[in-house]
Amino acid sequence: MKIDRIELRHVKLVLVSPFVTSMGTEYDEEHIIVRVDAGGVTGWGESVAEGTPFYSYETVPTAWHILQDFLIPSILGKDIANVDEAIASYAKVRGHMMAKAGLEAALWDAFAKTEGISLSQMLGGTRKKIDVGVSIGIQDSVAGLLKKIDGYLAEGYKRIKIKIAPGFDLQFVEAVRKEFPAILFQVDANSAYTLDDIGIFKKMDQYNLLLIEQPLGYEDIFDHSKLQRELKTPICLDESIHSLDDTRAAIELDSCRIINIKPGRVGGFTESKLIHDYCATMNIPVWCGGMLESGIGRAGNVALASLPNFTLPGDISASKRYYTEDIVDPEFIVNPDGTMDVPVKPGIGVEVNMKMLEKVTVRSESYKA
Ligand code: OSB
Ligand code: MG
Repeated sequence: MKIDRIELRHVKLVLVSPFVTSMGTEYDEEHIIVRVDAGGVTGWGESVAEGTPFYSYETVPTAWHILQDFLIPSILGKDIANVDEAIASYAKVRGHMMAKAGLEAALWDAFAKTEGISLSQMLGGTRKKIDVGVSIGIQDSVAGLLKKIDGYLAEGYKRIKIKIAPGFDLQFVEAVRKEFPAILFQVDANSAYTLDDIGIFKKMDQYNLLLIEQPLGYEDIFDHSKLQRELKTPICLDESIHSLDDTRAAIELDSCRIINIKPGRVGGFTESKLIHDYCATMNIPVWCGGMLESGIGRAGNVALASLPNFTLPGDISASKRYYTEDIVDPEFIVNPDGTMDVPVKPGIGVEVNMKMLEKVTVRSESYKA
């Protein structure tokens, strides 16, 4: 497949409601959409580097720089036989996983379209429908949170995750568990605590949470093992896991018993698959995290979550839970039974809505062989 042309688009999508976490408040989501034209097909990917370096050190400008100056020149004009060959050509670039994942995703889509199979099929997916959950930002009041959860459960969502931060933790967790004793319920701290807060997590341990996501440092593996030792509730790592090597360290140290896989955070679907396969052999469940993606990134997450060891519902919600209008057609919807259909058409399996994409693009650049 000859890589004829690559296009980058800095997009900005306005969220239907602000998303509040321990990292701050997001009103809109800035990402990079990557388009690859190769061998007569068009592949699409999304780099989830954000406008701010609060979740990850990567931002839209850093990812753009790495894509434009290093990743794109390494494959543009070349005849590439498969995704692994592309990865090998930019393997000497260290870090910048979100930049890499955006390009890799577009290549996966292009190769799957060339072969006429769905991305799910190409990745080794085994499910036609996936179980989905919702990630709810920090709310002003307990009553407001309960009402939101009620609404999402009515829409079918199979699992509720709430964001927590110091001062916005135990009282919310206790109230949710009291109101909804039987739901799959988990929390995400986005690294807002330290080992000094162990008392908070020991109290949280009594609420039958499915997992506690990334309570401690965003690069930490060691302190999490000290915390996990004191808890019944599984810790799940998100921010700290950038590779299969990180995953091995975390599991061998018993720093977590569940892994959140976000393709953007680990450099793409290839590394995601390696982590998925390793976790399967270690009896460690995985689930697919989210970065408030547009439908392009979401399609990739849905395909990935169709692999067999994605046994817990992902942070993969309906398009309308994030954005008034998505940039893909059809938009992603949640079935009344809390599942989402895995697209079956070639590649990502949804069409890019060019009119909407144009509307949300703030800058674009194309690179020709
Ligand atoms: O920590 O999982 C996270 C969104 C942006 C950055 C980090 C996270 C999140 C979410 C939202 O929790 C998940 C989603 O896309 O629904
Ligand atoms: Mg998280």
